[in-house]
Amino acid sequence: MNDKVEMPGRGGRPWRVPAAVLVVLLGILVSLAVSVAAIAGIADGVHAIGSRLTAAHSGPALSQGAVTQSMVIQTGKMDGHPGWPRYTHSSWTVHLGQTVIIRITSYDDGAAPLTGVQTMFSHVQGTVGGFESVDGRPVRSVPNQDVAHTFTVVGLGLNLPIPAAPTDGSVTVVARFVATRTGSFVWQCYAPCGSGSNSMGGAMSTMRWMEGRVEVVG
Ligand SMILES: [Cu+2]
Repeated sequence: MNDKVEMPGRGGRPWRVPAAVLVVLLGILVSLAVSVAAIAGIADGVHAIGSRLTAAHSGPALSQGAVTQSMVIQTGKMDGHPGWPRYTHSSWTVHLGQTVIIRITSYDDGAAPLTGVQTMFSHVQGTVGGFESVDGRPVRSVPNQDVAHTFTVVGLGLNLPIPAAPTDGSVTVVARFVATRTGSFVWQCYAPCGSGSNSMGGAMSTMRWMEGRVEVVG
């Protein structure tokens, strides 16, 4: 009879003890997990603060680093001038000696081949490495019959030919350049992309459509 009473007892005790131990262990595990998460959170926080400090500390150095100037050549019905192409963000400022990444995305699918001595503007000039990338492909010139626009800063010896974009698409030209003179420099497009009999009217003869300024400060 005792055996029968003890059996469930023995069976019960080993069950109750592990259950209690499990509950305690579970509690410890949960609190450990919470602590680990908290420590990880603090570590993340410390890391974030460290990153911010590093970024803040390298602030002055960053101003000497590369900056990107992005322009877009839009076409279409703009300001009551259907079809006129126009550069956005046509005037900007950079620092002397600073590497500028010029990024021009054009939606203009119409070519405006250069003529006469101006065919020289189908060649890339004045960039780091002497090339520009056209949709990621490095080139030193654009076939003249494909030229749609140019981004030309005569005063800084910089010239970027912009090929015509695919119909219903865009083309992106990226180049790096470093300004070596301070001053206010006019840039303009040399491709005859305007209207009128000589294609130099319309956008080509209207302020801030196919020209702008690059200010280089010390
Ligand atoms: Cu143009």
